[in-house]
Amino acid sequence: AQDCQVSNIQVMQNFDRSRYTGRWYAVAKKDPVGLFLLDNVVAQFSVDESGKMTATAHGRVIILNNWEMCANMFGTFEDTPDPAKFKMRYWGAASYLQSGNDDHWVIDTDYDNYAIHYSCREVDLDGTCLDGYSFIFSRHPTGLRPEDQKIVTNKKKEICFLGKYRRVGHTGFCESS
Ligand code: FEN
Repeated sequence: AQDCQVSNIQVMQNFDRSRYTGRWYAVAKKDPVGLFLLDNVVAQFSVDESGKMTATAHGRVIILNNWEMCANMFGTFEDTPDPAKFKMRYWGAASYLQSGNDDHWVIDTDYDNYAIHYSCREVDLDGTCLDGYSFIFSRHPTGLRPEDQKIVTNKKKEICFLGKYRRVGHTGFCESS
C-alpha cells in the first residue's frame, strides 16, 4: 500500500473516537497550499452526548501588516462509513480566518501518545494527492517518544508525505487565549 493512491491509503482500524478525545499537541505538520496555522498548534477533541465528534484548535498566524495572532478554530465532524474517516467543517473565531470543509482521516494512533492525521484536499488525475495537509500529534508537549518515531516515519511514507513535514514549535504563544 505505497502506490500513493489516495483511495488506497490505510486508516486506523476500529477507530475509537472516545479514546481520541482530549488535548493533542502538533509536533509536525505538512502544510496545504494557501493559508494555514504556523506553529503552536494544539487541538482538543470532544465527543458530545449524541456521539458526535467536535474539535477546537489554535495556532499562531501572521495576518496583514505582520500582526501575530492566535487563530482559534472550530471543527465539526460528519461521520462516514469508515469510522476513521470524517468530513470536517471548520471555521475561525475571527472573520479574517478562512473556513472550509476538508476530509479528516485518522491514519494511526495509540490514543495515549501519538496520532497521525491526514487530509487530501485535491486528488490529482493519477489518483495521488495534489494538495493536502497532515498533522503528527503527541499527547506530550515535549514531542514524540523515541519508540513512536519509527511508527510515525513509516506512516509518513505510507501516506506519501515523507520529507514534507516541518516541526511545529511550541513557545506558549497561544496559551493565554
Ligand atoms: C485540526 C483538528 C482540530 C480541529 C481543526 C483542525 C484544522 C484546522 C485548520 C486550520 C486552518 C487555518 C487557517 C488559517 C488562516 C485538523 C487541527 C479545526 C484547517 C485557514 C490566515 C493567515 C493570514 C491571514 C489570514 C488568515 O486563515 N490564516 O492574513
